[in-house]
Amino acid sequence: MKLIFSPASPFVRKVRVMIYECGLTQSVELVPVKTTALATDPLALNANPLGKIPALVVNESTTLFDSRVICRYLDDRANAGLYPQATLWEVLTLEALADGILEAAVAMVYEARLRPEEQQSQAWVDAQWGKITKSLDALDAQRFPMLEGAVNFAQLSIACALGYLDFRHDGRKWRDGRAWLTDWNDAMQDRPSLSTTLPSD
Ligand SMILES: N[C@@H](CCC(=O)N[C@@H](CS)C(=O)NCC(=O)O)C(=O)O
Repeated sequence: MKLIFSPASPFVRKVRVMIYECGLTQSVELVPVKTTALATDPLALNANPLGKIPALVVNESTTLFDSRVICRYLDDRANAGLYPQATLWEVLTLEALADGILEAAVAMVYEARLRPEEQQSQAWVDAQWGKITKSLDALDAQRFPMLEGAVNFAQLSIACALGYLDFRHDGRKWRDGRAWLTDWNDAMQDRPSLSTTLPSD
């Protein structure tokens, strides 16, 4: 299998975490690309008409894209049990929350990097950060049962989302006022699938 990837992409990181958890690191070749909405890498476009990464080339006739699809596929293929049947919908909902945090956080980066300064909207950036803060408050206050106990992909995807906030939005100090979530995140960090996939440029 081949993973079309960038080391900075948090959606790619989710897939790399899953690859590690499934014991598939030797079975997946990493193919690096540099792609943005304004300059799509041909390899990314060839794998996914949306031009987005991650995309997983499984074989000559099958390429999967979207991190949620790829992660479910790998978990199923390796029988890893990171989407437990008994709590499947709760786990998927928390993964959707992680992805929503990431979509907003990535959009903020694109606004600053890809849009000409005179076209950038502070109100829009603030609205994206508002989505993130409300999500973090919910995670901190609600103590979702899926975030505790045996590891599952809700935990790993939320850890990837928090890792991306550290990587790209460190100055916004997401930990302030969120002691429970901070401790939870700290406890996750030694897991090898996370510590070996830290984002980088
Ligand atoms: N929902 C997708 C989001 C993927 C995504 O937005 N990837 C970004 C990199 S972090 C990308 O490829 N951006 C290029 C573009 O928007 O054209 C997933 O979960 O895989």
